[in-house]
Amino acid sequence: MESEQRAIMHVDMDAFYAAIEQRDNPELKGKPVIVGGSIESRGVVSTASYEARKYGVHSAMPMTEAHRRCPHGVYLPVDMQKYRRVSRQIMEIFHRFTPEVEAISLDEAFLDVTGSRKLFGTAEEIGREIKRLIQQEVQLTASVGLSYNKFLAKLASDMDKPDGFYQIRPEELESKVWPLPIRRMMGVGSKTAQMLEKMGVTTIGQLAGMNTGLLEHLLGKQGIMMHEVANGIDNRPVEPVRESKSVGRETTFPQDISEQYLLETILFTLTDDVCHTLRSSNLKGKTVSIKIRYPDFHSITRAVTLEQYTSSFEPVFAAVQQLMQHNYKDGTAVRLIGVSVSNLKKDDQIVEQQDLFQDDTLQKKQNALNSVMDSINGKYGGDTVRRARKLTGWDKNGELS
Ligand code: TTP
Ligand code: MG
Repeated sequence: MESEQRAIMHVDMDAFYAAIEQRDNPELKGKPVIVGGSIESRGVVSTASYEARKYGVHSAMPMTEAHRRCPHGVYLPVDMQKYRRVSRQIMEIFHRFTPEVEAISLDEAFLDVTGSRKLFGTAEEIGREIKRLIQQEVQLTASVGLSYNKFLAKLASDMDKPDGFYQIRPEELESKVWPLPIRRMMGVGSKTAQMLEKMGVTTIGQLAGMNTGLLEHLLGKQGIMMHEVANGIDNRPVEPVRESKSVGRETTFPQDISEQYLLETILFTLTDDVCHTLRSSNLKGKTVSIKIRYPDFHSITRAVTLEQYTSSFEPVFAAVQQLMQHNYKDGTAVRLIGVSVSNLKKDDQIVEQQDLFQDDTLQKKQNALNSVMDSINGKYGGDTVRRARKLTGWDKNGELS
């Protein structure tokens, strides 16, 4: 029976950013370490070490609140380059055991080790070996969850954190999973949870026992899926190259901004960053969105779909300008602004419907410029070369001169 079940593992690093900082500066070991933005820039907590969590500090909390709860904490800025490097190291360890690795974020991945067992021992042995290798080679702790589907593996990795190892076998669904609150299920947002709780459904087990017709009536297709998952049914495969759904950058200003030229300059930089990321991931996108958050926290998102997939700065920035022109009233104060490109495809999956009458000289010029800039930036790491900025206003779309 066991051999017919899949062996799915979920690995999640413990207090990832903070643990890396503690590793690299031993004086920080055992101390409350908080990594995130600055108070001045109205930043939020990216993560807090387990010592800091005792004071109630957690991810996404405004820094001001974190300082209030933990005034003696050690506050550090985010060093993405370093965390990405560590992420690549752990992902490389995973790949030694299976090609079926689905990275969910920098510090988290699903592994399908069903076929690896012949070579490397039981799934439990593989999980323990992965933990040991991460400790030995990267000097960090990971929590491993093991089960027969993704939902249960992810639930398991969270059960014994930090430095955890937890397995949920098919016969343990009732004893280990059903007593948990429904909020622990993926896809159960607080609204859904509140509604179910009002009906007296508070545990995953109660949900598993509910009438599917009623669930479908209340929550549609999602209700049926939740019922299946609660009963241990989740056939989603581990998908090795998981394509991100969008690439975006946004920034919260230290002070609200209402000057058009400032907003435009910032959008220019954000767009340049987004396009650079698209190109370095061999992705192109078709939908361009802007996000504007006003001082009262009210936000709008507006999108436009282009005619062709692109990762070039010029068409994306032209779309951004067009969106601003139609959706932003000059002089209005803005708290946050963002740009993102979605509707993505891998470069090699795009079949260009070439417009026979289109003069593609400009397109060629843009491609050449992009690849030169990317290769220089790739070589010297980061932002060596940037486009020079010519301020044009929303109404004159940026053209490459
Ligand atoms: P998580 O795995 O959610 O958190 P964690 O690794 O810090 O702690 P643990 O898993 O032990 O509970 O996220 C991984 C990293 O992603 C985290 O170290 C920082 C970053 N992150 C943010 O920047 N903002 C967020 O809101 C969250 C949740 C995470
Ligand atoms: Mg983590």
